[in-house]
Amino acid sequence: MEDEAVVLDYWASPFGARVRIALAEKGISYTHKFENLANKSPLLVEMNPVHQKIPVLIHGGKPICESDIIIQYIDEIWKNNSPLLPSDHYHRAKARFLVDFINTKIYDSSKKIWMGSAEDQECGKMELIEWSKVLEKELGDKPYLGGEDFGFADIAFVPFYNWFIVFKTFANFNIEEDCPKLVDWGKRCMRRDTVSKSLPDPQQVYEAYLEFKDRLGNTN
Ligand code: GS8
Repeated sequence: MEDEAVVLDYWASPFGARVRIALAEKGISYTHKFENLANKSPLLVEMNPVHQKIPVLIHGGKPICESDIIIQYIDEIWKNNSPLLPSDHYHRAKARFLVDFINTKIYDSSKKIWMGSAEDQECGKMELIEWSKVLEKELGDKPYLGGEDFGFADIAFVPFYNWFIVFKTFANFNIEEDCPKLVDWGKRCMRRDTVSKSLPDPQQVYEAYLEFKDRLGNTN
């Protein structure tokens, strides 16, 4: 079908969750294909030959790659319902800056907690608190990162916020004292069906991570 939307995804992926949330916010139905990342499908390799990573949105047979680019594409194509980016140019630029910050600072410090040595993990936790404080400040008294409406930056961050719940269990990571507004924001986001139904269960993510580490033979 000319307009058919297909998403190549992986259940535990925070980047895949961004695309799931964006499509749910727009009320778009799509075919969902879950990849085995240890044995990628020929379709994934064909659709994302450069990075060979999920998520990929295939729309009308054509691939769109990179989660933040996919969200912007979704917002442009299905522009009549639930805008995800603000209409004001300055606020759009700000939302893009925040998403870039999340893709780099928040993601990089989270990776240290997942994969680093005990020392790296402590460093990752300190950094993640610092970067979370930046988002806490940015949020201020607004309900969402972009203002009154749930949008681009919230979609980009909430799958990583879901990781914070996992970190709380196994890395003693807690932002409640430093970032109370962000914690309220997280609860507010989770109350949206589009978010709660799109995010993986933190316990399952943790179990998958343990299995993954076990396979790597990593004892950190
Ligand atoms: C990151 C996608 C990604 O890392 C985006 O879409 O925003 N910048 C990209 N995808 C991972 C799964 S989530 O950890 C992936 O597909 N990995 C497969 C591989 O690296 O071979």
